[in-house]
Amino acid sequence: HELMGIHPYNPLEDTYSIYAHPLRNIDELCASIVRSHRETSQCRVEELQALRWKLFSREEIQAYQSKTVDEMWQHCAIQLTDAVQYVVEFAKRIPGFRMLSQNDQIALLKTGSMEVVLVRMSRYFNTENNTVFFDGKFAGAEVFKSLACGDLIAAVFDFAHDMCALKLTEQQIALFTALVLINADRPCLEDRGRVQRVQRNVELGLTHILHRDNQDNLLHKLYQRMAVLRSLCRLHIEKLHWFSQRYPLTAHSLFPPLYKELFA
Ligand code: CLR
Repeated sequence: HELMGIHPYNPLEDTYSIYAHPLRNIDELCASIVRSHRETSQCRVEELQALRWKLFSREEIQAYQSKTVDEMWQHCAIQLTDAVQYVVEFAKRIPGFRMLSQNDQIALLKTGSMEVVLVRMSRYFNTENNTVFFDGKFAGAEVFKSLACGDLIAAVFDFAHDMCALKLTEQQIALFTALVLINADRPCLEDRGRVQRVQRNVELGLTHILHRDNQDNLLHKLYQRMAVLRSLCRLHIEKLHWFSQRYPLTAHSLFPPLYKELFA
């Protein structure tokens, strides 16, 4: 499997074994998820903040726009796969994830990893000029023109913009993305009950920090965003099918194996 490093569950490694203790300490659980988020989030928000002025020049934008459809798809698939790899690492560090069967870990990642990348995108997004940090500089939607899926790009940019409006803290993003991953309603799960128990703990964690931050009202909004995420990811898969039909060779031999395993 490409999702290397997904080992069978070793209870000795898992201090949160939900068999031993339903939920020992909610603060500890939240702290652990926040730490995992920080360690797997690629760039710190302050670093990104400092890079805000770095925009692509007109020439650079033109260079992206004159790439062929398959060149640009391959380029984006590589970037996305890199981001997904960090999400896989994040998932593995969510207390309880590793005690799920390998089948269920993969099933959760197949549907959830892209959703988490899109939530994480809001950290890389500048709402002042609607640009995202991509390839070392901030890029507007026009940079992705040669992908020939303007509707998906527009929807993804809108979503990032709306997420930014919530002004989530890093702690809230950490718990929210953990909940996006650990979802007992995903298709193809073997042991839904087990996923449900982990999900309940993460839910408790998210409710706990929102309450602590005096933002209980955010919970409802976050559940609404989850529905939007599902539709965006459906659109991503649709576009990928369209692309693979038109450019079977690129999709088959030039896309990263992990991208193919998760989305194809
Ligand atoms: C998300 C947060 C990650 C870093 C990161 C890497 C790649 C970026 C991604 C972020 C956001 C979405 C992104 C992607 C590369 C291409 C993709 C800009 C910032 C756009 C939306 C194009 C999608 C194309 C598919 C149809 C292949 O930590």
